Amino acid sequence: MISLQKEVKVLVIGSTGVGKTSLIKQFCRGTYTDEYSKTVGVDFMEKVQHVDYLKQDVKIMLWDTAGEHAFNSITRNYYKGAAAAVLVFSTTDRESFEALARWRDTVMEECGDIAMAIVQNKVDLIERAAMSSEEAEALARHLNLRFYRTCVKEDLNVASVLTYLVELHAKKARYKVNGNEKVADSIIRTPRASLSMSESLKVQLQQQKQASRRTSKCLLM
Ligand SMILES: Nc1nc2c(ncn2[C@@H]2O[C@H](COP(=O)(O)OP(=O)(O)O)[C@@H](O)[C@H]2O)c(=O)[nH]1
Ligand SMILES: [Mg+2]
Repeated sequence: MISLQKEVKVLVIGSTGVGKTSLIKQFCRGTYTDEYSKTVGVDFMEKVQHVDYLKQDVKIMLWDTAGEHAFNSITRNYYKGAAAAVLVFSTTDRESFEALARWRDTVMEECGDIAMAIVQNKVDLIERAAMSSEEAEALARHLNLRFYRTCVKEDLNVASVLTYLVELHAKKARYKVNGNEKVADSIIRTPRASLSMSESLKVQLQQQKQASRRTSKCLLM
């Protein structure tokens, strides 16, 4: 039996304004606001979530930053001990999309090959997209990371990303114990790719409504 950590530190990374703080608040508190307030320094929130794969509750600690590349003692502390990272870009911000590979490299340099996933947030604004679906999917394939589309505003796909990352982290830990150096996670998942974006959103929003009837256990700082 491997003893698996019940606490997992997850970084939420990406350019300013992509929705990192909103994602954390939506996941941990179930709240969302359209008002924007700049994140200063480093902050974190946590939530206990049941992870089916592990058959246990896991305390997921989500670490937030201002989205700056500058390195100092604060940012070093931010990366320390991280088990996973969510790499976020915004549908309406081309620059945030182009910055993603660099964010991935920074995580690799600071944390090594930890569990990561790419998140395209603000899919409710898909009509104003600054990149094509193909481009976004190609980047995920190129970086060999699973790709999620989220709408933090409507709480769409947010929990799935975090559950996936906790599972991937656990799988990587297990493989390491077994002596295998490399864990391939080449599955690029674009849920319901055969449907058009609006159809896909409709279906997922319906599922979301059903899910939101269930209450989740939420620990706040
Ligand atoms: N339309 C839309 N706006 C969003 C979504 N998620 C976040 N926002 C808005 O984007 C802005 C920046 O969000 P914030 O979480 O502060 O970004 P951060 O700088 O990455 O932490 C805020 O005004 C949010 O309300 C989303 O899914 N859809
Ligand atoms: Mg912020």
